[in-house]
Amino acid sequence: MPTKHFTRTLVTTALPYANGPLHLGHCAGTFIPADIYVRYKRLCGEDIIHIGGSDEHGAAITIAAEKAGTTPQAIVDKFHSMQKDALQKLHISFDNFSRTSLPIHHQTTQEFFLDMERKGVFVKKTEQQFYDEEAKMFLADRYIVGTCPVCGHTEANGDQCENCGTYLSPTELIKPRSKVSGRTPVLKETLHWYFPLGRYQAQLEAFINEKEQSGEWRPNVINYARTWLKDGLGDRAITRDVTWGVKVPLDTDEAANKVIYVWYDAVLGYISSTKEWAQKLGQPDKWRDYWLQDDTRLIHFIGKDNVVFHALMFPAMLMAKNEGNECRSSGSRSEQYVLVDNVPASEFMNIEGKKFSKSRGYAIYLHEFLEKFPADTLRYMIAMNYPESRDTDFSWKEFQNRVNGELADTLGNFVKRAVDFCNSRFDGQVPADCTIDDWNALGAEFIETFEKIDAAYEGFHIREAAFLTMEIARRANRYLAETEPWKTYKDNPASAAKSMAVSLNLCFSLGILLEPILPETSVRILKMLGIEKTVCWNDAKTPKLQAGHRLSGASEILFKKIEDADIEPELKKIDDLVKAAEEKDRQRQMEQEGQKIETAPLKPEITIDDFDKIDLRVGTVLSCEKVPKADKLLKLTVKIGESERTILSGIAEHYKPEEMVGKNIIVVANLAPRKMRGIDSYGMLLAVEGSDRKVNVVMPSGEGINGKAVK
Ligand code: B3M
Ligand code: ZN
Repeated sequence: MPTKHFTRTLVTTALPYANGPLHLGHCAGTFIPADIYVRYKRLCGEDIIHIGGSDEHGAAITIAAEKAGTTPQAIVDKFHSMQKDALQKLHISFDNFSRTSLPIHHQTTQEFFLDMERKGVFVKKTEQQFYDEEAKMFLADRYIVGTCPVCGHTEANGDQCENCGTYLSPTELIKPRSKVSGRTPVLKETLHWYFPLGRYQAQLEAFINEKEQSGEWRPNVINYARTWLKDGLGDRAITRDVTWGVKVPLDTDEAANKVIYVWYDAVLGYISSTKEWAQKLGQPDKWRDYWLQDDTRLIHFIGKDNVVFHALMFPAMLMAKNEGNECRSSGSRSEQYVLVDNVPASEFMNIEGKKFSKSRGYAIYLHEFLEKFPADTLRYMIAMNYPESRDTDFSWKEFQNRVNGELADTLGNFVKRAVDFCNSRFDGQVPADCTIDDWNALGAEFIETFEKIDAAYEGFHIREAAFLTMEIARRANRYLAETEPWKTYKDNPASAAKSMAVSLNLCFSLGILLEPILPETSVRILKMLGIEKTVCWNDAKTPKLQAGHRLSGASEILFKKIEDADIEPELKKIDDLVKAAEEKDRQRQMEQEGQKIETAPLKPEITIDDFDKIDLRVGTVLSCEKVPKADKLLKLTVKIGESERTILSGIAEHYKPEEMVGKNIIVVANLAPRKMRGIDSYGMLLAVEGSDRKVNVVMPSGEGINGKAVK
């Protein structure tokens, strides 16, 4: 439970890059848990807004545009609307879903930049950076490729080697090349603005200590933040020499052609999105309540890879913004931005036991998923597998089992049976009163479950909340099966009526409790029950439907079962992707192994006498030809001293016959003859295989060596 009193809550979800469709990883890490939390709080009657948008700047966008052969603007337009549409279909109830390419965002970012520039917060440094002379541009890290100094991978990026995972800086690459022109870039001086994160080290340490002591933050988040603090925070460059982004708002030569670094602007997207929300509401100043009042609770839902920006960088930026704005000239308001209250960062959700990786092609895209299955089924699956403190897994089989067993058989069946029986036997009216004692009779800890659900939501334990809610559905289903009103109806109508009253009240309660997780299903349940007025969270905690309450008269199946045939194509798709990825891995591994020197173990020791038995002679190739119908064999006529002999050798893939003529070779001259393809071979030549699998024939040089023994 929060220790401080808050009047309002501002929930943000990480702004996904508008460079591709959303996948289940985005949903599991941020959108679904955030939306479940926000819906819970709204039902509780709290003042809460859910703010998000898409991140439309940075190399993620420009690279996607180049790959697609189009402009960054076209890319962000396409994917912003695609993401927004999919999120709507998933029933993510944003109060505002904005875009960082909007003027209001550029203004907000520039205002922050100018405020810090005016106060002398930034450090300016000249540095050497790679420059593409052909494209006439400085190259951001991701625009440079080269050979990894650690593993030798020839396609390592300027910021990281995908092959071995090492973080790199572009100057560490061997043979760097520009992704733009392919040319070798040159180092050129450029001036950049740095945010002095190190100056806030002490304040940030105090901030994180306080969060740790509150016990409210996830240990993983504290640990990530601590790792950074321990390493010591340094200056972070917050300008870039590219054209796509928020322009550095200074009219000087040194600021020309520079934009503000995407992470500096992206976190401010939360503020500009709130401003846009207030404008749409017709109360343009209302955003101030949420950002500039210290009784606001600010919560960032993010994935674990974004912790440093939300737990350290953004708070430090706001600390810097707040400096000097404590007390404005008399009459005007102080401008103190609230710092984040909690960062419920998630771990990752893998798919079918594999780490999600877009580059390796494992992804389940949200819009595709929603074409086949209802949004509530996905919300449920993710709530039940929310990666709160460790990575979790999405498996299609588990999805099918949960939907069929838990949603269709337990929840759906229970509600339908209760409603149908009431409609058919009790004329669609609740036939008796239900009291809290009737619910208490359901089990010693039944009523406590409601409080446990509250506590789970307050602590962002989404999975626990979902599990406890389903416990209520399970208990309700068992109650109906045990009391068997369809059997007692004739002989003991009072018992049947009580069973109905208790069951229908549990349906009502579930209709509310499930709203955060299954919003569509919740509406359908309450509709069947004939509830038209707005409900609130606490309505779920005591029986509310009393004798005489009329149901709507209709009933419906809440969940259609998922057949094997529905998930087979999905499993096949993943299987194919996995096979393709494995094949790629195998090839890569072979390439790498090829670079290693193969050192077979030594054979058992021999004596000089043993060696003496082998007669090695220098021969000279007089003529050479291919052996018909044998791809690998060459037939050589070799002169050794005065004699000539035929030798067959499996080198046809490596040498053309004419390349061999006139060459000196070393022959095992006293080897017993061997027949190959009907031809007798008298001896063997010496050769060695290279790392590239090429066979190299040993060719000694020197005057008058023909026929001589090799010793
Ligand atoms: N777009 C990175 C990401 O999508 C970034 C998040 C911004 S949150 C302000 O993981
Ligand atoms: Zn590497």
